[in-house]
Amino acid sequence: MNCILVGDRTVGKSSLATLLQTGRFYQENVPTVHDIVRKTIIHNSQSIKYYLWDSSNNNVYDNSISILYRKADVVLVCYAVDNIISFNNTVSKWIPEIKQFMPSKPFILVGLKSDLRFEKDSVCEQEAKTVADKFNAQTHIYCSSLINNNINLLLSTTIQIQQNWQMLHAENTDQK
Ligand SMILES: Nc1nc2c(ncn2[C@@H]2O[C@H](COP(=O)(O)OP(=O)(O)OP(=O)(O)O)[C@@H](O)[C@H]2O)c(=O)[nH]1
Ligand SMILES: [Mg+2]
Repeated sequence: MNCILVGDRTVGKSSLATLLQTGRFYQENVPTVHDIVRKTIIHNSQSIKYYLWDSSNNNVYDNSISILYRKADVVLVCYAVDNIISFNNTVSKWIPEIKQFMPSKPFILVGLKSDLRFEKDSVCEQEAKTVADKFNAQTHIYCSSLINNNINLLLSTTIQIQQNWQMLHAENTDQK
């Protein structure tokens, strides 16, 4: 299955991809791993080939982001909980972009750097849930690559969403 990470600069997308790739968190100079992380994940006793695409500003400029949207089974729309602008941009930029390229593509709103969620001026959970509901995100999940919080939950949730999606589409095709 294919997932793509999108969101503002410095919200922590590459740190998440790097953690999955290397099992490590890099505080400074997050290495640009590759644009794609490949992992085999066991989900409900099934072996799943999981491809995570890390987008960057380059993708935005060279238009490859539209190809990645098309390829993705689930889009991970990321913001950093300590960065309200990145949260506002999920509404003004990233979610509209999905709706533009792939209107029915399932997406998850992902609050990265959740270790900072109790800091002053961080994005509150209620606000995030309201946005997720309003724009029909599948769900909202907090994650922290720094403290390895909810990373497995994020992976298993995306797999579940993709499997439900496939089943739904198979049923719809059967009914035609
Ligand atoms: N506290 C905290 N810091 C984090 C976390 N994840 C990433 N960071 C830090 O946030 C900064 C930016 O992380 P990146 O992973 O490079 O962010 P990015 O979204 O890939 O940024 P671009 O590639 O510029 O779009 C780095 O200094 C990371 O160490 C986290 O879970 N908690
Ligand atoms: Mg990056």
